[in-house]
Amino acid sequence: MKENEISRYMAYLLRHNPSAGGLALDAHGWAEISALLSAINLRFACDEALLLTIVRKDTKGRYAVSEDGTRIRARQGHSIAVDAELLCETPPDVLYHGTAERNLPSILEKGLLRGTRLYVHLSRDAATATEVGRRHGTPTVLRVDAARMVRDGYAFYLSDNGVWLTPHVPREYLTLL
Ligand code: HQG
Repeated sequence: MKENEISRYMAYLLRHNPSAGGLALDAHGWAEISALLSAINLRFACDEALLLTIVRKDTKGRYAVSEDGTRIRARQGHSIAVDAELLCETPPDVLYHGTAERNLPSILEKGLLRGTRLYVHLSRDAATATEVGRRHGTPTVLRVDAARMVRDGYAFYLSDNGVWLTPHVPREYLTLL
């Protein structure tokens, strides 16, 4: 469906490669909506109304529009260095990470690594984590002892869409669900 393709391209531009669309993000990850529309329209017909519908209907709340309605950014998930002004918050005692079974040996050895992204992504419930893991293969879910990580001084950030983020989860805080 065209809206999904547009959304995927928006995520690519706003999280990973703005210059591919001739975009410049500011330090907080914002792009001008007019510039994003120009970039999208090189591939897909899309006006501002459709763009805003995609943002509003996004089931994961991936995008935020500025109060004045002129700018847009991805709430999280970036691989480029932007300060998305994430809130540093105390997480629930337990968080979950969904992954593919084939990643387990490496994860249980090295912990959860952020890879190309700025943070490791964690879910508040196992069902959501299962869906995240399914994107990569046969899903499996790890339980993260967030309470103990907090006691040990690790920072957690909460995106407005409910995704929890932290730079690294050492293996001693992980158990298989
Ligand atoms: C794995 C989606 C081997 C990790 C979702 C994951 C999420 C390791 C993969 C958001 C590892 C990275 C992010 C280690 C981590 N050895 N594999 N030591 N440490 N991994 O896509 O968490 O649709 O960058 O388990 O809903 O899957 O994009 O991260 O399988 O919130 O909005 O390396 O993306 O949201 O994959 O997903 P990703 P993720 P959006």
